[in-house]
Amino acid sequence: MGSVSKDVSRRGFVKGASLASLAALATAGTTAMFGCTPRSMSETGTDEPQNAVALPDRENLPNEEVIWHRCASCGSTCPLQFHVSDGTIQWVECDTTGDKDFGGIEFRSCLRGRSIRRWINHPDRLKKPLKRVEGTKRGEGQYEEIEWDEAIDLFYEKLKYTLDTYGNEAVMRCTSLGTEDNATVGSWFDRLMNLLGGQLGTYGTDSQTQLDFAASNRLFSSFITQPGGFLSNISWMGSPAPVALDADLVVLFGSSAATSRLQGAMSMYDWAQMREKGTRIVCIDVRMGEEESAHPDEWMPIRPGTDGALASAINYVLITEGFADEDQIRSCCTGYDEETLPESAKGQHASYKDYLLGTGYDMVAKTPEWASPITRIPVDDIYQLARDIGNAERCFIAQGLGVQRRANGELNSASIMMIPFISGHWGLPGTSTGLKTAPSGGPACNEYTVNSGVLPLGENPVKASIPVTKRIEVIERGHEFTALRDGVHNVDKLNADVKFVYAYMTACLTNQTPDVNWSAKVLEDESKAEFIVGSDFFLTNSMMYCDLILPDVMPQETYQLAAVTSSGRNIASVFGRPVQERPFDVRSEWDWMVDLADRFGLKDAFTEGYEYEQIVRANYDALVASSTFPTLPATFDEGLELGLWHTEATPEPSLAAFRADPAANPLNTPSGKMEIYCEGLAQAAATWEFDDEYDFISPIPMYAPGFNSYEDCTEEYPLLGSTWKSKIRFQSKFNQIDVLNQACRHVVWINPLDAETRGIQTGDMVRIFNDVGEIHIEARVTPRMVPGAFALENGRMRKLDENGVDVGGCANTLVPHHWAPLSKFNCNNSIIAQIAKL
Ligand SMILES: Nc1nc2c(c(=O)[nH]1)N[C@H]1C(S)=C(S)[C@@H](COP(=O)(O)OP(=O)(O)OC[C@H]3O[C@@H](n4cnc5c(=O)[nH]c(N)nc54)[C@H](O)[C@@H]3O)O[C@H]1N2
Ligand SMILES: Nc1nc2c(c(=O)[nH]1)N[C@H]1C(S)=C(S)[C@@H](COP(=O)(O)OP(=O)(O)OC[C@H]3O[C@@H](n4cnc5c(=O)[nH]c(N)nc54)[C@H](O)[C@@H]3O)O[C@H]1N2
Ligand code: SF4
Ligand SMILES: [Mo]
Repeated sequence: MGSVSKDVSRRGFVKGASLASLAALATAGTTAMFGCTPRSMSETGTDEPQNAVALPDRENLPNEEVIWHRCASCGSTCPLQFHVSDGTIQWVECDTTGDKDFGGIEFRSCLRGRSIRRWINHPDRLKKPLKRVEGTKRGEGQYEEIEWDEAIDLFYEKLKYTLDTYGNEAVMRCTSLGTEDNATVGSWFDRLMNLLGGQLGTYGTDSQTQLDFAASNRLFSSFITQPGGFLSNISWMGSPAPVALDADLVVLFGSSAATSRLQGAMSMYDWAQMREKGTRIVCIDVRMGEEESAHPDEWMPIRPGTDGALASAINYVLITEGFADEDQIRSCCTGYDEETLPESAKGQHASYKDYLLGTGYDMVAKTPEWASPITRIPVDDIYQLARDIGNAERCFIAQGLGVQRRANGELNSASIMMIPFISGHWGLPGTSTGLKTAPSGGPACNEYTVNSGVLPLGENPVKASIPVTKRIEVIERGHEFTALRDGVHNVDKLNADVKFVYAYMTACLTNQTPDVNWSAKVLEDESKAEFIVGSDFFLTNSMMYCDLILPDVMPQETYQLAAVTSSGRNIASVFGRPVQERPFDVRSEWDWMVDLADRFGLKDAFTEGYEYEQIVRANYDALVASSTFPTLPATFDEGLELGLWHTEATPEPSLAAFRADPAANPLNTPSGKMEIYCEGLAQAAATWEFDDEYDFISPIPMYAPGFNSYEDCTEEYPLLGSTWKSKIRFQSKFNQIDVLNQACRHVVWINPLDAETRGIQTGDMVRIFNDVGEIHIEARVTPRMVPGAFALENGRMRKLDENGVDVGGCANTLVPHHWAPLSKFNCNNSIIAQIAKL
């Protein structure tokens, strides 16, 4: 790691420590402060301080305080109680204040939240600003520590140069969700850039934008006919999971709540309650995940990327066997049949029913016999599932985000959305919309808000906005970007390549974004992005492509009100104050942006005289003044006394009002109805430009294989690869925690049939390779993976060996950079590769 020393002063921790605890540390070694050795962890399996000498009695820690804060590691945002003594976190407890009965609510955290002390006080945490060593290449990871003044000078000099030389459109904050934490998504950089004339805008997230586009165009608005953009977060407009307690059948497509919604009050718990009740659950997935692992009869294996074919066949059976109430469909939907098509599409056999029955489009009936060889689901099973949906009194149909994270994701996701509308299972108790289950979360604020509060980030004077996934491509060929080819919003074309990147809170330079080898190549070229500033807590692989790295404070070292997520039965937030002093020389983004604003002569305009802590309190006051929750504490300080705040909620089925009276409660689409046939999409299909014949847009939901489908498998690359979320990481966060890595090994799942022909056994090291990259990884041979395919967890940190092979095992080393046709979003699950024993 070049010239970075790991031994710099840990004054942040040590300063507050008493002599007694220092003495204890001297005997114990520093592991007590920063976590523990893997061995001691495996012995105890807890998050207790590990050394016997330093281990304080949990009941009697010297000067112990319990400070509420939260885990900022996934959308669940669990409240945590930090037991702090002498300025150091000693141990961490989850919510213990809730109802312990089955069916009660307690926001219990997962193994990551319970390991958070090891993350916050990890010895590898960045300690001072880092500057790339002169003469070394980006990606080599050679850095020297510098003082903050020098760091801000450099930041200022390069930003000023870029603005003067290339203009504001050449500057971009490279964003990603970073931390899906409901309180800190945003950046003070935006406020400063807005004062400086703006920067290139970005839209969407790497999570769900394919589904957002699929749903917002049909169900809630239309980005083409109603300018102003697609609606983000439409994906979540399913019913909350507890609504499914009124269902007799639950059908889930690519949803792995037992991995991705682990917290005690999230949907995984609702599914457990349904099982207790005897509700039948069907999980359609390419692998048997944790959700259904104890209930193997619930798993319906499907060939990756073919959900659109299954959904079409289900809808075919529903219609042809009389399960579809056509009058009801006509009253709420356009484009179902000839009668309900918009004028522009009449007389062309362009309806959804034409597609399904084989009287339009490809003229093929979408029978189970048609879908079976595509999906590899037996014909009888498709008939049975369709009839079960048709016969169910109440059927709850939902999808996770795995289906849409592939090349034909928009079409597959939209096809799934049609099942509730054709079967009539929507807008009623026990039903959903085929979208993701809606979570609920309480109010949130911290030192900044996006467009309210005392210091809003403001309006971006640069109107041009690109899909956030094109963050690397815009460095390479931004000047060629157009609205019709690249999804540029608000203007017809861009004028410049991006030359200055501010990579704050992201692993999307070279880890979480598709085709990381290509990304690295673009980023290595200093004639393209001339200066890259990054900020993180660790020297991640993405940070190694930055010229300057700024060490940030952890969320737990700040004041904030964070929204705790639940599956809809209550609404909660947690008040947090710093659980410990800021360690080393880390500073907050506010601190360094104030200094940067000062260099531009804009300090007063930027701060308007506010100090950090005042802003949080003022934002809280503004929030209370506009809040509809009467029980919220009156002041932030009262909130800090309370810690965890929550109130009950009643989960309602999505679209209930529209279902009850579609004329009185129209949707926000041009027709006011659910647009199965979307004129905006027909217009896009006719005018947008594509380089690849696979990429096309359809006005109705349909199955199309898309780029890198099973049809593209060859002898050279015969296997379909896909990814899922890891229990031990949030995306690439927590890679640094050894005990978690031991708890859940990084392995590739491969079916025994595919393993046998390759001589692979569980525990063998294998290489997975294709034209864009190669990774080395351990194999797990398991019938929980469909044959002809493999899957691995996403988020493992990329790490190259001397041959350029990713021995870290980052899934995105294998994903080409090919974007979804409509949204232009990430297709991380569209992998074709070969596996061989090493
Ligand atoms: N193959 C594959 N790729 C995927 C996915 C997949 O399923 N498969 N999933 C996609 C999805 S859903 C998403 S959301 C993206 C996630 O992509 P990212 O949001 O880029 O992923 P993270 O790994 O969470 O990276 C966040 C980085 O920000 C740092 N960070 C967190 N909080 C802070 C903070 O307060 N300040 C600073 N300075 N740094 C902070 C963390 O340490 C971490 O290194 O990945 C996408 N990529
Ligand atoms: N533990 C943990 N929890 C997390 C995260 C994390 O990193 N770790 N990340 C958070 C974030 S940012 C997000 S966006 C959410 C996402 O949460 P989820 O929507 O649950 O996302 P994924 O795990 O990407 O995909 C869900 C399932 O889709 C399956 N799948 C993949 N391809 C297909 C397909 O073609 N058809 C079908 N039917 N299934 C398929 C996968 O095998 C997986 O089981 O999770 C959040 N929660
Ligand atoms: S469920 Fe999410 S927020 Fe809760 S402890 Fe786990 S990682 Fe943290
Ligand atoms: Mo995500």
